[in-house]
Amino acid sequence: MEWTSGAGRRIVLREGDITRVAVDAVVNAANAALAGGGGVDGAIHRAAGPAIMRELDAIRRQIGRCPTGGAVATSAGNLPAKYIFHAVGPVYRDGRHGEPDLLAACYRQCLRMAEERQVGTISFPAISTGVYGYPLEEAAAIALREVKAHLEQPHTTVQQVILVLFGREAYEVYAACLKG
Ligand code: AR6
Repeated sequence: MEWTSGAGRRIVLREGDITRVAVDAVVNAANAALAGGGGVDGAIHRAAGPAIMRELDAIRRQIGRCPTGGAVATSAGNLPAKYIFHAVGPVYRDGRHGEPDLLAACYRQCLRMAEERQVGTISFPAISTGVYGYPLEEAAAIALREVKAHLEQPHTTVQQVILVLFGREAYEVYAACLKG
């Protein structure tokens, strides 16, 4: 399923494994320690190779932890991409502890980093909706709102955003949200 902005920029929903989707930048759902983990983080590190963790080690030596709502960039190793943006989503408690703003900040930060690097295509997983417990419907609304707002700006290098959903259920939730 797709959505197209007035200027012809596209949001594409895909079901599957984000490590197999060729883009300029792939977003990872990381943790504040940038230490790797399970879920999409584990899949990305396995597919990209050990050089990525060495880059994150160097970043950690410089900045310590990455704040929730933020992201850091590495190269993409063996992935079909140029960059990985490691975004730290919020752990969901009840939605009244700043979670919506922090999740929105992740998307905005990654899109800003994409502009800085002249990225044309970027893929996102459904950040925070796995181990971090963010309800899919609420996360989908935030992700789509932020991505649409970005693509509707007059000047952007990003022409295509691919939202990669793991499993049919997640895909259907995003598709329903995109249909409005
Ligand atoms: N491709 C696309 N999406 C995936 C894939 C994949 N290969 N694998 C899982 N997902 P999660 P979080 C989906 O738990 O909630 C890690 O341990 C998954 O179905 O990966 O942000 C980190 O190190 C879900 O919809 O990330 C952190 O400690 C979405 O990706 C913590 O988990 C996010 O699920 C971050 O938790």
